[in-house]
Amino acid sequence: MNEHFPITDSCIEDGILVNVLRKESERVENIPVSEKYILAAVATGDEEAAWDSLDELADLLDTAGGISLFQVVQNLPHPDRATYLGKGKAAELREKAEIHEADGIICDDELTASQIRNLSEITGTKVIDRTTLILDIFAAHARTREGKLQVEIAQQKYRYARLRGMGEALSRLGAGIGTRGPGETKLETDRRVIQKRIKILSDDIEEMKRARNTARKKRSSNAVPTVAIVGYTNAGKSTLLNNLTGSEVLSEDKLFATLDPTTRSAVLDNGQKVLFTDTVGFINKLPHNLVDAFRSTLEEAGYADLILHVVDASDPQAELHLKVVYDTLADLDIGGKPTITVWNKADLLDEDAIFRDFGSDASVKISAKTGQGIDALLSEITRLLNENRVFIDTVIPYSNAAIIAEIRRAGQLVSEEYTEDGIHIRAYAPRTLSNKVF
Ligand SMILES: Nc1nc2c(ncn2[C@@H]2O[C@H](COP(=O)(O)OP(=O)(O)OP(=O)(O)O)[C@@H](O)[C@H]2O)c(=O)[nH]1
Ligand SMILES: [Mg+2]
Repeated sequence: MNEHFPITDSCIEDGILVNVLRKESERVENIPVSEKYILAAVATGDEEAAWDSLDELADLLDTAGGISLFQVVQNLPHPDRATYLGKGKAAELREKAEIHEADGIICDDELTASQIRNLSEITGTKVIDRTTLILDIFAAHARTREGKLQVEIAQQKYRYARLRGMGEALSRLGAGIGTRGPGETKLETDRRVIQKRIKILSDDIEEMKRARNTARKKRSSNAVPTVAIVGYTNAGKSTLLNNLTGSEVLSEDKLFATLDPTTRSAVLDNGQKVLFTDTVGFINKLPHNLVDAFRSTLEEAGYADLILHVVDASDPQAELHLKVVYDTLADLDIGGKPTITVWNKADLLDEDAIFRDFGSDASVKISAKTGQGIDALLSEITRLLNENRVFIDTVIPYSNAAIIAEIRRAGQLVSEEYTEDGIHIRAYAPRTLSNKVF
């Protein structure tokens, strides 16, 4: 059997669970007993990738306040339709769960209602999937009203799709990880009630979106360029925002520390004012119900003049993270903007390590923590903000009005005025786009 022992070493001392961190193998101070889980994945091809993904699942669990007991990977041509893991493996886990007094099993993919129910029956313990764990973290970390609504809507959609057929597995969920957010009583409510709730939440979100659009229009009329900081979770986006703007946004060694976008201003050396927006991090196998939540949270990035794509260059999975971020940006229609790839955490790397990203306009190696490379990054920001933009002051014929939407997306519309001859716009736009106008 393939197992990694242990992810987090733990033992009981004086009735308190003592935790030994996996990465540093260092003993940390006593923490209260947390929920303990077995992490399981089906590998359909690359087994190594399945182990790596389980490591990330362990980090997610740590963020949610749980402890991972050990990891299991089962190689199968495809996950079992009825039980996710093979039935034999599931039966093995029943025994292990008992021996280790596990609070449950977390599977590294999104499971169907019947997979959860069946696996829970065979293993005799609670079964959670990756999506539920991520949603749980989001529920605990959302701060703004919109953030909370977005998470609730994603949770309700997840539950809606699974209400039929969850049966006993739901009641086994009890309290704790996997049950935070809108509350357990709603689990029992019927699909119609949930549907109604989703509608109310969507309307509320729509309303907030309108308010945000108005605020953005006001901002864009000031013609202050905006720079969005995006990247994989835990890459150092918030630390970079703090460094660039002298603010103190929460940054910590947890996944999804930031959920709600934060915007702060800074003044570049040439006197130009710039707005930097810190955004929610991405993750591999992002639950599809959350993509919508990401879409609205990342709306700001969609209107940005420049994207800073922060990568934790010290992470062995940096290549995969880079790809996940590009794919997610493309899914969200935010691709194709001027982008600087920011290879962060250089302080943890060999000085001469070279990083390149041929998919972006520039690459800079920095340490957001020590400040190394920040000056070089600032000069690249200044260069790209000014190099790629030209000022347009012209009248667009009504027949060509669609170009305005393009300018809005890729550039910055300073003003628009409807006249007899067409729409008089003043805008900053990428050179490629301005060529289309004239
Ligand atoms: N050594 C080192 N650590 C860094 C650097 N930048 C950030 N960190 C650490 O990396 C961890 C994550 O940093 P954050 O700034 O919270 O990362 P984030 O991308 O905002 O993460 P989420 O909001 O959770 O997606 C924190 O523990 C930071 O102290 C760096 O340049 N060097
Ligand atoms: Mg952050």
